[in-house]
Amino acid sequence: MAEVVKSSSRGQVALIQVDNPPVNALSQAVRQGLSDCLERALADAAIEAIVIACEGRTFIAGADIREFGKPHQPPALPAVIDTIEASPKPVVAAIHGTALGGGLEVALGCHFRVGVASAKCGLPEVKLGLLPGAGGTQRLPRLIGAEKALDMIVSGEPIDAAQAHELGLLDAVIDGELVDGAVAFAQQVVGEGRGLRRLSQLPVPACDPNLFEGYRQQIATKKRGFEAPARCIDTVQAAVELPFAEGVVKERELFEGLRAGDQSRAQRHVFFAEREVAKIPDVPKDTPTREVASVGIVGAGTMGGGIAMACANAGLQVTLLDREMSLVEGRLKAIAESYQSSAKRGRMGQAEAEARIARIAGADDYAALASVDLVIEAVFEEMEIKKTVFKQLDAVCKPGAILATNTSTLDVNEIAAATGRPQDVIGLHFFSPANIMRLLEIVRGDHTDKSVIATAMKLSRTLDKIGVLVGVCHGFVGNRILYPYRREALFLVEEGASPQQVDRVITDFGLPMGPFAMSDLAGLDIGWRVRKAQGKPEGERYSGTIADRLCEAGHFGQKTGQGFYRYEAGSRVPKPYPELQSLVEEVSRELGIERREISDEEILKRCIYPMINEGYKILDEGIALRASDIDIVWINGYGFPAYRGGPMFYGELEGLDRVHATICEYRDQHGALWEPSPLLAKAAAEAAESR
Ligand code: 3H9
Repeated sequence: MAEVVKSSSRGQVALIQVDNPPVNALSQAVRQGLSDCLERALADAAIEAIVIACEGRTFIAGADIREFGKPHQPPALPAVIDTIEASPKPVVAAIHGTALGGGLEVALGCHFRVGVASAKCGLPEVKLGLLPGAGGTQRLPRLIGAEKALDMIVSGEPIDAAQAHELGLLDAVIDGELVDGAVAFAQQVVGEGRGLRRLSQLPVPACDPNLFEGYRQQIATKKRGFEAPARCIDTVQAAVELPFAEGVVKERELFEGLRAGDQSRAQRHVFFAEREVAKIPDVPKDTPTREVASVGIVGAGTMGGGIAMACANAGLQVTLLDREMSLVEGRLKAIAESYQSSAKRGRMGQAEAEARIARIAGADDYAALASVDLVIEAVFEEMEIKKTVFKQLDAVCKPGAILATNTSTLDVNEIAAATGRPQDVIGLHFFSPANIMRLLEIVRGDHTDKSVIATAMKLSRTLDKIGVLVGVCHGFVGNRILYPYRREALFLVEEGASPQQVDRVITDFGLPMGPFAMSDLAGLDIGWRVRKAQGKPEGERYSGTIADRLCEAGHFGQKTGQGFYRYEAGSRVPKPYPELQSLVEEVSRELGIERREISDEEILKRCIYPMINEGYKILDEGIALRASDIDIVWINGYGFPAYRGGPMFYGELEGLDRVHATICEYRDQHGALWEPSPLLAKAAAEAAESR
């Protein structure tokens, strides 16, 4: 096995180097290697100081997250760090890349820290549903004060070398070769006879006694539902209130509690799922991509405008096109105002705002798209209109240009067939507002070229989005799962629940909005139009009755001030109103449904379990590559709480055999809409066997 920690010497300085690609995570072998190398350096009388550095692209990026679900193997990281700190010979951490989590904790155990100007330091454990568990919550406040330590530990955001230096987290920023600089620093420490700085022995600088309460209030809404941020605050408070030895005991206890809990399991799943999503078996990493520097956008509506901003934010040149110049100009004005307001609020500099505005030009003639590298169509969601647009694009665009549709439901293959180049056509389904939402569903058609897929995946990263490759079906992954969720929410109201009860159960579960507040926000007229076009399904329960009645009365949700809720002028706060209750009761009577009390538990299962079932159908049909991709879609596109891991992971947490059994019961009560997916049945049998 390759040696993951190596030691050598530079004169009287021992150099210990971790070499565990890709990110030098602290696996058992690394912990053991560090411990052994330290022991040797301490025993060697010729050695006067020690430098800990890393090979490869980064300093230690933390504990090895893959080990967290497995039985622990010694040596434990806190023990290794205690040995470093206790060393009578000065130990210097030499940081490049990112010193994260357990990596920064190793550095905090050293007596001194130096780093290159591009280095970053952070404690991102909170993003994995954890807290720093190797002394970080106790040592960092002693070094930089409780307030700054709280900022770093509760947000999980890294700071750069300049900030770290200013705070005293880095003792020096090294110009030139890092290891040479660190060795010289260590020699200087020895030469000057500088005392060793053991952070555990320092007092925490005095801080505002109200600091912790203020912080707790801040996170109550910002981090609603997440357990780890509050525990992070508890540990930093412990650093202020308890001696170091007791503080680390508390830290360990809270860390272990989080590590063993469902939230951290879910967030660790999301960490790996986000990285997995980029891997497409038949489109390997080295697939050639096409250059995308300029983008044409057809359709200057809200969606087209948001996509234009997303592209301009990433430095791409944009041409925004619509039939009439007045429409384009109106949108360009709105975009300019949005950038100006961001500059005024300090979110970006004035020059940056102006540069982004200047990147977006307007046009009303397709000839303006003749030389662009990529076109994204964002016109009205109707097949005939889309086909007309694609015919025009086919006629004017240069060979090799990528032609993308932002359709959220329509058949990408049919759109592609309107052109003579289906290999260049792909779906790029943005989520509204497109300049903010992180998700991009990338829809692969039957003939889409692999280079087009690879380019779209790369584009998602350029736009700072997370691209998920999906196949063609009605609604792709995200909206297809939304349908049964909304359907059951509507049935529940017909059967006796109120929209506010359903919405409360769903927001308590962790979504930012319930299905009814969400429908009001999106506009009820869109679904109404689709239902009218499709007609009522035969032999199947129809879920649209209440929504149809509202629309027939001109109530389309927020935009008309009334829908499932009522909205006061200029307000987005949903208020229940008595007439809706009467309407709902009338519909139940007409449908012959006897209204009943419905428990919160039933509401949750009726809304979430059909999402899991639909997810398995999607997997079975090959529309998504893997279950975790579905989780990524719902977390990033619809606000499914990351601490539940996405709908598919939540199904596993619930126990797939139990989920399946409940779905079968609902099928017996409510009919074929609840027919379980055969793939779910198979997964359920496996889950039952392993129980
Ligand atoms: C911790 O430290 C707890 C301690 O307080 C207490 C312990 C007692 N472990 O992201 P990338 C893999 S908690 C295992 O694509 P980048 C990753 O899955 C930890 N694997 O690269 C991927 O694998 P693959 C606190 C890890 O350059 C590959 O490395 N630390 C780990 O875009 C490349 O990753 C963190 O939370 C890990 N810790 O970004 C830091 N990290 O190639 C988490 C990465 O098979 N890591 N992998 O898909 C990161 O934030 C980013 O990976 C980093 C590099 C910024 C380092």
